Amino acid sequence: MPRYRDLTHTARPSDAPRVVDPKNPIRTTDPGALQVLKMAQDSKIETVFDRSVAQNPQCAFGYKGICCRICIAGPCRVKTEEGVGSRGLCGASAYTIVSRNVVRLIAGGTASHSEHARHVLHTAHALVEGHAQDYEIKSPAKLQKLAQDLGIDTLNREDKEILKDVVEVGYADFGRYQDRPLAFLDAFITEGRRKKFQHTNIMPTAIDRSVTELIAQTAMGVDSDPVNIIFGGLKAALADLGGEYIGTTLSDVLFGIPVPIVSEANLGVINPKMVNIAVHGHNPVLSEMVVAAARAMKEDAIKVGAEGVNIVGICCTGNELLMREGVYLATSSASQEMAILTGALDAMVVDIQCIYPAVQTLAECYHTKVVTTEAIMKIPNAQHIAFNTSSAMNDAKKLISIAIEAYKKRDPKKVNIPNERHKLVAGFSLEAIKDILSKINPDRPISVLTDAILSGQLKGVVLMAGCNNLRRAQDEGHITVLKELVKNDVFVIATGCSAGAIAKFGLMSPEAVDTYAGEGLKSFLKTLEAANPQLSTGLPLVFHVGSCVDNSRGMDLAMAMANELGVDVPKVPFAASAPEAMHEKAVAIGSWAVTMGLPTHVGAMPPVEGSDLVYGVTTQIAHDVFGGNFILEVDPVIGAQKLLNALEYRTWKLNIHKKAAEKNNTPLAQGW
Ligand code: BF8
Ligand code: SF4
Repeated sequence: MPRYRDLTHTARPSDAPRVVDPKNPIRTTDPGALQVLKMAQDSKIETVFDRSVAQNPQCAFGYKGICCRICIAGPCRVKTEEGVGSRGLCGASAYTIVSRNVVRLIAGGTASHSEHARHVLHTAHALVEGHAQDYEIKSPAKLQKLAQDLGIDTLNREDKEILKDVVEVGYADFGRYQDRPLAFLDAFITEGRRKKFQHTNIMPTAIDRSVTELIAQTAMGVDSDPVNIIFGGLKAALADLGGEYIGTTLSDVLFGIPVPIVSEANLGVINPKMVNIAVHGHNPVLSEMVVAAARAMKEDAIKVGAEGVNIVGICCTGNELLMREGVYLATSSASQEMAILTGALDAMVVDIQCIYPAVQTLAECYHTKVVTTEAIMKIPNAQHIAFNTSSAMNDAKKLISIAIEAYKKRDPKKVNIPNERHKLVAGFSLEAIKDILSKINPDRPISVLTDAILSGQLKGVVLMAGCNNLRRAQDEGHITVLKELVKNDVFVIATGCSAGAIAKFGLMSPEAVDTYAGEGLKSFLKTLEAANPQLSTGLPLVFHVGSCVDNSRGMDLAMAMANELGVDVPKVPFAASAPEAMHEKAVAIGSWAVTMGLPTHVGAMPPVEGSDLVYGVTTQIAHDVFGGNFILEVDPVIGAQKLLNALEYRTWKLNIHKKAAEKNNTPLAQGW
């Protein structure tokens, strides 16, 4: 069971309100979004913030996960604790209904990440087959390393030959029928995790199979055992991690391994003098081409009176481009509509995931063109340009032309760009982090981090991830948790819309270190900075490790620390936090994080409270089995305290076990 030093803390959430100020339509704290929102409210333009108010109060059955819609005899709702109303029509009880509902969220998340991964894989395949002339292998070094990790021979072989084999392994990971482990998971996990997953029978063999099996397992009249259902969910969650590894590693091969890079964030990066194009969604396969096409078409923009083409990112497409190209990050999930409301966005080019259908409705009040690009993602009334890897550059140029045409129709009277933009340093791939640490210890770079933790200079590492959830004002959860952690000397790495929030507030800058970091974190970062004079950018308060699929990079760091310390992940002072989780993908990520052995804070309550059994398994029993557990806490300050508690407990125990091993000359204890 997880233990709490502060005895007022328990595995139950505090009494903090589940929805903060539900009738207040000013549901953002982002300073850029606030400026645009004021104009929207004055002009009676409806946004997500108004719809959030209108949706409250939300259905209590759905909120707790006790509404079953798995067959059309339903919906069945668990209305009483006992008696005939305590079960669905087929006799399914609360624990069955809650567990089925929640693992189906994991299935949705795994399918989403893995479709993204499949697209990257198809692009790599097209490249080796000669059908993707606009793409190249930007990082042969990453390809070599990846191939070696997967057990593929690299000696005296051409890059394309090696990539062909890597792609085959990736394809097999989607549809393998033999009971062999998922290669893109098995290659990267620790020995301890491998054994744990084999013993608990949750090692996935194929991504598509895990998702299909889970949907079949949870269909009407199949599995009603909540524990068995949860284990099925964890298997799919691990398949999600495998899909993320495919997405991250192959994107690095095709588009380059991120290195520290300076950029800026928040809506002020939209430039009134340029043709502005927002790329929104998740997949770098399209957006990397849009960036290249924009550079090539600068003159076309000048011809219509603009100074050039300004590409800005939204959500994880933004994070991908920020990490590799230094493209400005305009905004993140809950404030995506605000980009259109600046009146200066000429086109919003979208691929997949987290794109509000509302963007088209708003665009119709402006000159902005919304263009969808993927066969599985269309919005009524939006223009659709099918994006093909075989004609990528031409397709991307078409998208730029649409924006240039729209620019001509921009109404200067409607332009309202907030003056918010903040410098940031991003680009912290694991390779980049290791490189920085290696300037202090070239042979064992990760020991620089683990030593700082064992000595008490740092409290540990937290991976901040996840979305926006308007049960509280946008970004308030991220920023509050972050400030608590860094004040207490936690080294924070961030992805997705958590990274977006931090960047938009100017907290991803070297300047923020002096203002917000505790003494230990400050001295740690300054020592690294002094050892890395080649980094003219300085080191930021928080290291941006990428998009949501790049949570795999965060997991890689945790495992590198485990290997350095000679233990498995559950003993490493490393935790995860999603203060404003929203998407099914966040449920999948949180579930693999727990399974991989991380204490995982979630600041928006998932629908599990309808069953004490399911709640107990996820927040307590999981710790006994896997070493990780969910910390479901809606108050961000208390959430941060619980995270600190988990880190302190791990460091304390590790130090005791290390001392005992040294004193008695015995192997380091592996129990958690
Ligand atoms: O994949 S953090 S709101 S944008 S789901 Fe979506 Fe959540 Fe943002 Fe990126 Ni991730
Ligand atoms: Fe109701 Fe059972 Fe159908 Fe669910 S599966 S909707 S509980 S009858």
